[in-house]
Amino acid sequence: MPVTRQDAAAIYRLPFPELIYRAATVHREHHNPLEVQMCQLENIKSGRCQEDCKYCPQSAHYETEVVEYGLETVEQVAAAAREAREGGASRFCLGAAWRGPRQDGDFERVLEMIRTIRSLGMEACVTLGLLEQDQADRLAEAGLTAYNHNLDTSPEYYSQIITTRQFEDRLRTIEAVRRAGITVCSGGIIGMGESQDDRIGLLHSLAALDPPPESVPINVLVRVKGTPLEHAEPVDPLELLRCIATARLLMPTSRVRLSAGRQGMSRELQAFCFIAGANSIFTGDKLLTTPNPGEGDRELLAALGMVGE
Ligand code: SAM
Ligand code: DTB
Ligand code: SF4
Repeated sequence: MPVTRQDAAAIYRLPFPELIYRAATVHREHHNPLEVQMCQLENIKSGRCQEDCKYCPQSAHYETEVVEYGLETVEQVAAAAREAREGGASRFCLGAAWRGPRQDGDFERVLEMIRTIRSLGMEACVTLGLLEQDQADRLAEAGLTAYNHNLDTSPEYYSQIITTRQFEDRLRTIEAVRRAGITVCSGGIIGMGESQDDRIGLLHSLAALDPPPESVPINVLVRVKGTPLEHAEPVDPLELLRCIATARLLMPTSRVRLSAGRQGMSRELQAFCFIAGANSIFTGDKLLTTPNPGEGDRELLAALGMVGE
């Protein structure tokens, strides 16, 4: 039976101890609660993106201090992937500040990057924006493990945050990725001034995908100077925990990734997120353009008696 938005809301709004207990229980039924997947990001093309996403430091619509560069070489990506593998990462994720890939040499180069990452024995994930079916098919042929394409927020709130594309465009790309036989990584961002109902709407939209995404990144907005969301109200940590726990309960077998925003979180909050069902993180000292805990993660996992997958 497909889950309704009312079901999702009822879970999200359970008394907190009940919600966490249920999520932790379901988590243990489907996953080893001591294991965390470690993914490392590489920003292969930075800044000057034509899209108007109000959270994003890489949008050309806003004046930010982001370092801009064109598409990296296959050699640069290979070196970064090797280093990430030595640091314990099992998945290497490439992000490009594009609305979508053009059918040109740049796309061919990304295909070569994917083949290279796979030849190093790592899982490969890319996030390149909107895709046509033939592009998804070619990514699959290159051996891509997962495609990241976030729904980002609820269908109702989407147009407040992004004006240059629609929620339905994102759903179409996810469908193309599915049809190509690539696993789906899709989640969203909290802390963008959305309501609790929007957070529920996002989680419900993700869970209603058939099948739900294999990976669900929950990003806490990194407020970047120059973006319209620079001064957004920080999200209540209890809401983050409700999001993680609800994602775990709605998508029991998926990986739930505690994604952007960990730099501003205490160790206790991150530990609590793992208890509530998060079992994946981005490692390294940089996300795409903003800082990430880096070496601190080794200490955190050791202190918690947890291990990388
Ligand atoms: N351009 C492609 C796209 O938008 O699909 C791929 C790269 S884009 C930077 C990938 C994701 O990063 C976005 O969907 C968004 O969820 C996340 N993101 C971007 N800026 C962020 C921020 N300041 N805080 C948290 N997450 C952010
Ligand atoms: C995702 O959900 N989060 C990552 C990855 N997918 C591409 C990106 C986070 C970006 C945070 C802001 C930045 O570093 O630019
Ligand atoms: Fe471009 Fe992606 Fe940033 Fe939007 S989120 S501005 S599409 S890089």
